[in-house]
Amino acid sequence: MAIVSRGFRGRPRAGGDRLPPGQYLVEDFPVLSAGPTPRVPTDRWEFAIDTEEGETHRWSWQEFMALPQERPAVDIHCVTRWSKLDTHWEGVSLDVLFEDVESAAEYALVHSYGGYTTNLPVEDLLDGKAWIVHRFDGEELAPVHGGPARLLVPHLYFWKSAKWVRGIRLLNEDWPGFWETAGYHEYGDPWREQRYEGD
Ligand SMILES: Nc1nc2c(c(=O)[nH]1)N[C@H]1C(S)=C(S)[C@@H](COP(=O)(O)O)O[C@H]1N2
Ligand SMILES: [Mo]
Repeated sequence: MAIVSRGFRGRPRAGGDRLPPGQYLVEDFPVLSAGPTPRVPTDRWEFAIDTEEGETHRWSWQEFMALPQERPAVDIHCVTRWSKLDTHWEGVSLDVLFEDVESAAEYALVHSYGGYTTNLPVEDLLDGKAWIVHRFDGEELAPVHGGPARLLVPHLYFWKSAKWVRGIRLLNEDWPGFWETAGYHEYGDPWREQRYEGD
C-alpha cells in the first residue's frame, strides 16, 4: 500500500519563490566568458543600433552617458544554475535608445566587442525590461563583467546579457547567436527552464 504524504514539498529552498527551477543562490559574482576580456577604452567606445532598413543610430561614450540614467535592482540567473538576487546596476534603458529608431523588425542580434553575439525578440528589449549598464554595486563595471558597458536583460538567462556590448542589429528573421548556435535555447526563459534547444 502506498503511503502518500500529500502536500510535502521538502525543505524550503533559500531564495524562496525568487529562485527559478534548478537554480541555486550565490553571494559572489561568478565570471563566465567564452574568450579573453576585450579592453575597450571609452574614447574609442561606440554603441550602435542598425535597423532592417540599413539606418544606423550611434552613440559615443559621452553621448551615451548624457542620456537619462536608471538604477535597476534585479535578480540574475545563469544557465549554469547560479542565481544572484538584488543586483544593483546603473545605465540607460533600451526604451531611451530606441526612442528615435524607426523599425518594424521583430528580432534583434546583439553583438559585442570581441565577437560574441546573442539573439532575442525586440519586444524583450523594450518596456523597461532591458538596459545598457555601466555601473555595478556603485562602481564602474569591471572589464571581466563587461565594462565599460554590457546589456542587462534579467528576465532571460544571463547569457543574453552580452558583455562589452557594441551594438544591436534589427532583423526581420531570427538569427541565432553564439550560444544559441551551440545548442542553447532560442529564448531562454529561466522560469520555464529553457536551457537547451527543445526544452
Ligand atoms: N561578450 C560576452 N558576453 C557574455 C558572455 C561572453 O562570453 N561574452 N557570457 C555570457 C554568459 S554565459 C553569462 S552567464 C554572463 C556572465 O556574466 P558575468 O561574467 O558578469 O557573470 O555573461 C554573458 N555575456
Ligand atoms: Mo551563463
